Amino acid sequence: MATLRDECKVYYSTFNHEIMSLTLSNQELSSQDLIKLEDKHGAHNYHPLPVVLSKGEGVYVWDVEGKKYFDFLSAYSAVNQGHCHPKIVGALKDQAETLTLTSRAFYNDVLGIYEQYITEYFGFDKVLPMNTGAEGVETAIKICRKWGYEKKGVPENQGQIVVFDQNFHGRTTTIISFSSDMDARKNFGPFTHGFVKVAYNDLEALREVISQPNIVGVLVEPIQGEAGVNVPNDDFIPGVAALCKENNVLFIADEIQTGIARTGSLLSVCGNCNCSKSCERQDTYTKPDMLILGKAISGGVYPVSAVLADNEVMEVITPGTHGSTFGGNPLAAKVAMAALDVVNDEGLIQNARKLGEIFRERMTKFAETSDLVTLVRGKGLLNAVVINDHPSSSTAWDICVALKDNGLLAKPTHGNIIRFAPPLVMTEEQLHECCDIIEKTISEFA
Ligand code: IF1
Repeated sequence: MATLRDECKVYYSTFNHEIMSLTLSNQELSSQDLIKLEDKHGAHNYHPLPVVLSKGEGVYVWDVEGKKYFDFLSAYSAVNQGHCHPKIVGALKDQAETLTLTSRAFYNDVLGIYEQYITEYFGFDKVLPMNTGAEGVETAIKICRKWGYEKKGVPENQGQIVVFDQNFHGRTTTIISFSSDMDARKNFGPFTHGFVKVAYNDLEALREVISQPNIVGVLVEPIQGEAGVNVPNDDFIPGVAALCKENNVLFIADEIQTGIARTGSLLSVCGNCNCSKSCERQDTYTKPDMLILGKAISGGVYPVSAVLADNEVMEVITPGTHGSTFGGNPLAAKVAMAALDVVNDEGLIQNARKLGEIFRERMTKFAETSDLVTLVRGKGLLNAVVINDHPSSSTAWDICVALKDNGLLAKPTHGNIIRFAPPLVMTEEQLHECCDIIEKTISEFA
């Protein structure tokens, strides 16, 4: 167990107001104890499944009592490379002992190397490094607006960015300003102006608004994750890009969840190409004007996000216009290079593609025999199963609790949908074992 915890004495009051003192070296806290601690001392902004994890390795996680699970959430696709990947953790350890943070007031000896690495990896002139996904999205919105005023000639403060119904791009005040989710918005106003919402997967709806002279960008998820793994028609993303080009509007791809091999290509905008570069040589590739990455860019080891663009766009950013204390720190830079190396070294793109096909084939067959599963959809290893019950019923939640008891962790999303997104380092044999668990568990509900 962790040495810090061994040394640490924790006092906490129980719900019946008795003061308890626990010396952790003598007495381990149980899952129930730890859940109570979070409930009492943490803000209630989540409703987690009742499982308390204390260890992870590859596709597995273990709870405090030592029970082992397959992780089918991968921290919302941050842990594509598997938990605690030794190469990524090694990079973290090495750099942590050398230099962690200088701020951008000074140069550091890793950032430039990382910037060269990541821009070559994804095929853009420049990168702007940030930390969380939402910061990446905010950064892209700022760049897009500035480009609109300085390059497109839109009058200042008049720029509009097109977004889509049921989008999820994070939780800052500006981002929730254009969310469709009532819980995410209610009582957090006043909101940021300058966004136009149209239906997802509907090129005609986009065509109707995009020619308005003040439109500066279109911000889109190539697959809507939070909306329940909503996969658009094959022509949607190329169509968005084409409409953007025709109308001198920036095409901004939020690949925070879909990127880095998750959907069976390096980026979802790579289409059906399974090479390990996002390259303009492939005719399936739709190059965004701005690409936003987060989550798996660090393999879940450290918060790292990035906005990539070519010079014509990125040059609107000048000293003083944007930044972050931690963005581009040497620890993040080393971790991200190791995490992106792993994607290539271990063939994660090809594995996600192959395993995704097996998963959907098995689940589709199973759906034919089950009254509870109506639909299986997804791409690569970002998949969802739609449960045949009222969207407000607790069936998907109850199935996830039962899956947990049977050794597999997954999380329901809106409207009785269960998302299945394991780490991409899974083997075919492990995947079949997982499908057995899912089928057996859901069958118990029929
Ligand atoms: C939470 C969902 C996933 C994202 C896209 C930006 C961000 C996210 C496409 C912001 C973040 C997360 C956040 C997490 C739940 C999760 C999520 F269910 F809400 F939709 F992954 F599916 N763009 N998605 O998916 O990135 O600032 O969080 O680093 O608990 O809110 P962040």
